Amino acid sequence: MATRRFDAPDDAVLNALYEDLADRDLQPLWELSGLLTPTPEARAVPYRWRGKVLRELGERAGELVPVDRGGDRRVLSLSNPGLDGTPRATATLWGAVQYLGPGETAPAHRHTPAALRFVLDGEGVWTLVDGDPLHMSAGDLILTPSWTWHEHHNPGDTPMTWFDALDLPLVAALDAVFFEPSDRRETPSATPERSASERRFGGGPGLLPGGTAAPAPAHSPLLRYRWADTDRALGDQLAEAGSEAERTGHAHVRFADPTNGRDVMPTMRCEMHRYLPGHTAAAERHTGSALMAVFRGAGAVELDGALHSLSPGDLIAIPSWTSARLLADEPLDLFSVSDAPVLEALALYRAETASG
Ligand code: GTQ
Ligand code: FE2
Repeated sequence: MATRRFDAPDDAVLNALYEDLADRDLQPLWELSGLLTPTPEARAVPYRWRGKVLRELGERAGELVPVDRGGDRRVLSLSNPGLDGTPRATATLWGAVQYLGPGETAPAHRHTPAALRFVLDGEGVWTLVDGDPLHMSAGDLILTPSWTWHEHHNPGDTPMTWFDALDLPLVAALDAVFFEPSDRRETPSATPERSASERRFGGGPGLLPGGTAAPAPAHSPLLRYRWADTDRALGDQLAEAGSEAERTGHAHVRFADPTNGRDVMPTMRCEMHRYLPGHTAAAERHTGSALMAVFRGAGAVELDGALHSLSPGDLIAIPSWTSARLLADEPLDLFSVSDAPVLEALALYRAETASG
């Protein structure tokens, strides 16, 4: 095939082409840049919100704003400074603190974005998921999977704040958001110590209900993961002589669907980490974004070389391909949620250990 030869184009003629392209809603690729970057260039920035500030502002909102304003949820959304003031903690994850005062109820609704709660402090709120009352207490993970009805009740006499994570920005980018309110307003009459989901699927280590397997739902049927179990699992890893956790001073568990070992929900992976002072876990980066919540302890996180100190209640946004390294001054317990299952399902997950 003969190679075409071009004479130096006349600017006016070329500009006329560009104007016609724009008029017809077309863009020439050769004039575009920043599309196919050598490595991911997240617009979200690595960021830390202080637990102390979140608690204080949550309390102020609790005094000033009734819970029925703004979608029936008294929620302060993490707005990443790199994302133009939108209520997104990262490109794919919504993060928030929710504050529910004594005697208050956040009424039932459901939506296609999946949600989870990690309780940083206190207890006493009941979240009903498809009518199943789940008690929330410090260190617990509570799931409200896509399209499940959920409502929050605080029958006690102390306020409660917790960390919410949702896949809302991802579901919104896919134009797949549906929402439905419910007329249900009654407070739960029975609040059993163990939820129905735990009685069926949290019966004991390795025990699942017998009989013909029901078709697997898209999410874990176990909706509450108790701190006592998470804490014991982390402690056991560190106590086992010669284990990787014992050698490195870093224990971690992944919250899984007990019926198949998969992630708790199709779009979000949840993990709990415990770092001991002097641990040797290396800096790491991977595709996909994550949020971390500091449960207990003290230390710091180095994100792309910048050090952020960590105290209980702090929330951290880690955009895609950000190098992260944890430092512990005392045993540091961190909850993390990421969009890793999405990246894995689409064969886009990449990870590497990096020096920062
Ligand atoms: O508790 O149902 O942070 O619907 C954002 C949206 C919490 C909730 C959020 C919600 C909820
Ligand atoms: Fe909700």
